[in-house]
Amino acid sequence: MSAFVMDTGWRVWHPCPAKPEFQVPPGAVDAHCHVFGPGDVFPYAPGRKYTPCDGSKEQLWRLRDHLGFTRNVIVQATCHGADNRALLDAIAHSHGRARGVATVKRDVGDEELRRLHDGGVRGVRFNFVKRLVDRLDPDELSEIAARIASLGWHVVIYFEAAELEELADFFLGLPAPLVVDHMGTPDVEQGADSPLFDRFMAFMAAREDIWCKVTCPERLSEEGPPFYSDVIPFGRRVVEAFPDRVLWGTDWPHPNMKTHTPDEGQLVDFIPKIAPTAELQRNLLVDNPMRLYWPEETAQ
Ligand code: 0GY
Repeated sequence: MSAFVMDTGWRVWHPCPAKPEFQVPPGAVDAHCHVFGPGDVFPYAPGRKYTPCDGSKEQLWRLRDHLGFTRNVIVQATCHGADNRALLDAIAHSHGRARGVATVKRDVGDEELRRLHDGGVRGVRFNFVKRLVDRLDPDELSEIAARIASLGWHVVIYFEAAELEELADFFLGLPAPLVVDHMGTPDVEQGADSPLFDRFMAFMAAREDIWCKVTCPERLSEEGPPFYSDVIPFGRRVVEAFPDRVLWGTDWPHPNMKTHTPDEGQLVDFIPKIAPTAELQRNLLVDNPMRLYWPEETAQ
């Protein structure tokens, strides 16, 4: 029996998601997903704020194939802390079809950073979501950002919309490209043309190397499945304004989902609603993530 028992109230990921109606273009990348454990092999971090259900690399590959995707970008979740072993193991067994975003601490050595790079890591994640992490030291983060920038990596930032006003200057001062998780977690009740979302769009416009994941309708929506219609205007606005800087991902296995069990087939069918043309879909699913995570394969 596993030494880890998942938190109550959690939804285990969908055992048999629908086949999406939307066919993703060849070479599509799921640019935001996780692997969790399995806890018996890759233990969850002692200081974690939640204990997930296991979500193994084999299960992730099965989902990738079912949805018609080719590659994955696996993002380190807080339940594994700065122990990137599960992430590296998944990438090592992906036959070159996965890359990753790690979590590191200030004391990470150059050799370790090189090992992560060789293992397929191309970014670090700074998480500011209060229910997930204790407050991080900005000096430590700036120091890490400066070191990883020299490897050609970027910083993935996850924050709550209301915090952007306070955090924006800090983010804009970081010396590495930025990738924002989940459209900066907008409050959908305020609308895609609200001052809150205008502020996010202004943040995106402030530098040309800020990217956005137009992800997580399942987390953001008040309306819920199957269409998540209230999130469409947000995704559409970002995709139309920044077609060359958007990414999409499933967020499998959907940590901390309590309202419903997302069906990834339905999530894939959300894509053409926010990226209605073949060109936008190709940017979002192939060209952009390839440029960011597999640049050596796309260099002219
Ligand atoms: C996500 C979402 C969440 C969790 C984490 O690092 C994490 O623990 O990413 C969340 O609970 O919102 O997939 O980015």
